[in-house]
Amino acid sequence: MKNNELQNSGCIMLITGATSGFGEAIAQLAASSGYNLILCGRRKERLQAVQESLGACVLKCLTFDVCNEEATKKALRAIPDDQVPQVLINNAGLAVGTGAIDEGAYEDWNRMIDTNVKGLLHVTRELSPRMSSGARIINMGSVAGKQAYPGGAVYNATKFAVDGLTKAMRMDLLPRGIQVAQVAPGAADTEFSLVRYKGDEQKAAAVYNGFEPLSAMDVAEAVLFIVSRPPHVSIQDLLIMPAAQASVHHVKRTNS
Ligand code: NDP
Ligand code: 8X3
Repeated sequence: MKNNELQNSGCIMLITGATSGFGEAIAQLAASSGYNLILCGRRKERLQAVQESLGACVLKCLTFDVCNEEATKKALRAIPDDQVPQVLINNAGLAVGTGAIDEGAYEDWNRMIDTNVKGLLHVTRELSPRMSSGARIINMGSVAGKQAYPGGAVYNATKFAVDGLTKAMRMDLLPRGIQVAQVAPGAADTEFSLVRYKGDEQKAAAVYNGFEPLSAMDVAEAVLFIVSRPPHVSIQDLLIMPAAQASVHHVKRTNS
């Protein structure tokens, strides 16, 4: 057993959106750091595959849609008192569509708001009352929650909401000794763009043309860095960008 495994041994981390991208990478890194894990997502077979690859450190997989208040309550209230997580990673989220505000689809807007804002609220409302002093919550924000861009209005709005929620949650939970942080990545090559472009692989791949985006593991390392700080250290907000991306509007591509 390595030192960091010893330190985290028995510590429970719950990750939403653990079936792919950042969530799966966080699960892998947390497993190798000695955490016990509760993995959440909608795709059951994906969760099972992650569980199989990580072994006994996965305490359970919870299959539910964070948008669904009742399903979230049912899944999270079934967690016994001795398995309440010390670390909650509110990571599940998505962008759908790139329509301008005068042409965007209501269905896309609802999915983004319901998942990125209400989903985070549902999970936090269920777990935070049961978490104890010294616990940490990490919300997955985005550079899109700090800078707006054309075609991003509703995704921007949801991630600006995560930015605001993170700040207010930190104040609300301060008296109980629960730390709240935001990780805000720039462009990262996960299933994110495939979801945003509704399965169009060419459009999704074009997002990362001519520069090296972040990998899911780059973001996972940032998350594990935050949760492994000593108890008196609170990293509140971490913006992590590809070297080729100075802002959402400034990307240095080799082919442009
Ligand atoms: P992925 O598409 O690879 O992963 C998204 C995860 O969220 C999946 O595990 C998915 O699981 C889960 N999810 C989506 N909707 C729901 C839902 N309704 N209920 C439960 N789980 C859900 O993308 P990323 O890993 O990139 O995205 C993770 C987070 O990072 C998101 O919040 C995203 O906004 C944010 N982000 C992404 C960036 C990027 O460039 N990739 C940059 C900055 C932030 P399942 O489908 O199985 O339910
Ligand atoms: C994802 C990053 O720049 O596509 O949150 O909005 S970006």
